[in-house]
Amino acid sequence: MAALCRDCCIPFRSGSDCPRCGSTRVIEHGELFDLSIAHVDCDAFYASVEKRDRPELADRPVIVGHPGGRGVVTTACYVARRFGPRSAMPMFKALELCPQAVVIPPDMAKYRTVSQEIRALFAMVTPLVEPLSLDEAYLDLSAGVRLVDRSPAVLLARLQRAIERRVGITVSAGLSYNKFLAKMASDREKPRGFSVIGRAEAVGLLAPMPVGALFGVGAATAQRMRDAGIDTVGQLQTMAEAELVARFGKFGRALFLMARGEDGRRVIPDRPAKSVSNETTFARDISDPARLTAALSALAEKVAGRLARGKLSGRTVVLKLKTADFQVLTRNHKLAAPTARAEQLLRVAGALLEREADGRAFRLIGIGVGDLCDAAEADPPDLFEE
Ligand code: TTP
Ligand code: MG
Repeated sequence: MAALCRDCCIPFRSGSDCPRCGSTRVIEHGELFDLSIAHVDCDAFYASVEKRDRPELADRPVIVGHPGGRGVVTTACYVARRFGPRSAMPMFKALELCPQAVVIPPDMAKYRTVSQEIRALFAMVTPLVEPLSLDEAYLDLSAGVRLVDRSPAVLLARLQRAIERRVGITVSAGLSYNKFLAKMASDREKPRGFSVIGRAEAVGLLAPMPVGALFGVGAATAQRMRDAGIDTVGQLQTMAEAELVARFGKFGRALFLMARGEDGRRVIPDRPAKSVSNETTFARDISDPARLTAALSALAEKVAGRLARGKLSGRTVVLKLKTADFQVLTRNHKLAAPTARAEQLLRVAGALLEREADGRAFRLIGIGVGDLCDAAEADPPDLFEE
């Protein structure tokens, strides 16, 4: 069977140890050299960066987050996770579970720099890199795309090693034949994992999984499915495409394909959307500030939803108005920190609206967010809140 040493990154034909360096960190997989879509995700990203910079903390439980008050955990390192702390857990609770943890406030500028260093290494191997956030990306390592004439598995192992040596943190990698399964693979052996999902095993591997494991199936959809008696991906595999479409609409087709391990999405390099906005034209012109605010509120929800789907946040909030006589007004406000939250968007745009809604009638209202950045940078907890 095809095998690869993760330490010296050479391919060879099966065997439990590396014939060259004797390492036991060997991957064996029948399709190892036939798969070319990769997903890389940093292990306990913020915490790993902090540990890199303070090696004396290597074996200590480290939590990144604002200490005290109503702060939450942004990252718990793998040592801390053994005691229970997790991302998004209230800090007081995390410290109840792991009182010996070292708490470090986040340093987003530093994590952005590290992220850029990692992306620079990716760029040496392929131009088709699609970052999903600061700490994860898809890579297309197909022949004809990749910049180095080595098999994708070898390139991925080398990248993993290069990130460890040059950047100083560990990442987990997934290798498969599409994005959905590559991402699933990278999550299977964290931390410092290298996991492969081939065509031969995909259907069987997916079958026992809960429906929530499928891309795009959130808590609400999963509940709807369970209510309909569908708990596992295996059950979806037995259903006809027409039946899934009848039950779940357009998404039914995606479900049908994904349950079989199929995903046609391409790896699309960094698309820098410039702004995200939504607007609405009224059936009749509106001058009532309360009704304008209500319209704005619905639009803010939509914009926040789109930001969330794109894992984006933005720093500049834009209010757009069109008067009854077709004059377009735009008003901007730049925030101290990016946001992805509907309430925050509405609060800022609402304040801009207050100045304009002076009795004039408007035929259109819109809200937008510019200066887009990564969702991970959004809405840092207020340093001064108690
Ligand atoms: P993740 O990749 O979800 O988590 P992780 O890298 O900390 O851990 P692992 O991948 O090994 O499971 O998120 C990447 C970073 O994004 C994380 O280090 C901190 C930030 N983040 C938050 O700020 N809040 C959150 O709720 C989550 C999940 C992540
Ligand atoms: Mg991660």
